[in-house]
Amino acid sequence: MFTRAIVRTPCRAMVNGLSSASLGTPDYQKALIQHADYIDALRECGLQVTVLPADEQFPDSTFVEDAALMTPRCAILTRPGAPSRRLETQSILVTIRELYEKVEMIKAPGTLEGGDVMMVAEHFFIGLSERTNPTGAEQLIGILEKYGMSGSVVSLTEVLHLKTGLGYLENNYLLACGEFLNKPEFQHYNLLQVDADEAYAANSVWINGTVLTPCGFPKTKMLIESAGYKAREVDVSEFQKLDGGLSCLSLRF
Ligand code: CIR
Repeated sequence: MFTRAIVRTPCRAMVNGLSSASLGTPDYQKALIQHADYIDALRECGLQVTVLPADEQFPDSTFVEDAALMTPRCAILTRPGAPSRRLETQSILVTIRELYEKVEMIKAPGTLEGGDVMMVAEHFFIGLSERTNPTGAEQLIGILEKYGMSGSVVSLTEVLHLKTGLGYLENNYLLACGEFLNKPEFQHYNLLQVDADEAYAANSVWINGTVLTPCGFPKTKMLIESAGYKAREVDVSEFQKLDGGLSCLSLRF
């Protein structure tokens, strides 16, 4: 069960955020409304939400998931692979130190973004992407092992982050799409196959028995419900324009 979450209000500069999508520029006012509903959804799932103020220095700073990894035994400050995001970690460090006794860090030349890390109980799958390099992954595995947990790497080529195409829904259910469907390491899960035309919804998030899922992906919503979960839709269209999904918008622990 999760009890808390950290989010960061989107900043006006988000319109200059990194994007590979051709969905247009986000509408800032709409993003604020969507972000407020996202916070409501987290609260509905029973989480106490810490809302950090907008940080105009970093256009992508609302995607807090990439700056840190929260595990049951320690928090890890990442080292984002995107140069424009590297210092986002500094502004979240103070909050994390208040909430965690043990705080570890990924160090140069390692790079790692939280969107590349999927937690399955005490094991962490780490995507090797353009943002997360083998050194960063190796450092993370070392830290996890120090605290009695484990990690393993997963290669990926088609998507930005590991969790762009995968969402672990607990109870052995795994939402998966595209290149992840045939990977041997995921074959022993109950794979919920997300259709290519709904790929964005693979990034749905389990929180205490409810699954947050983006608005507008009815087949995936049904898939989630067929696995026995309550699905709570959240409209995140303005964040999708920046390649950001539901998980990216919070740290849950
Ligand atoms: C970026 O490219 O870094 C942001 N525009 C989107 C980050 C999405 N984060 C995530 O998937 N964890």
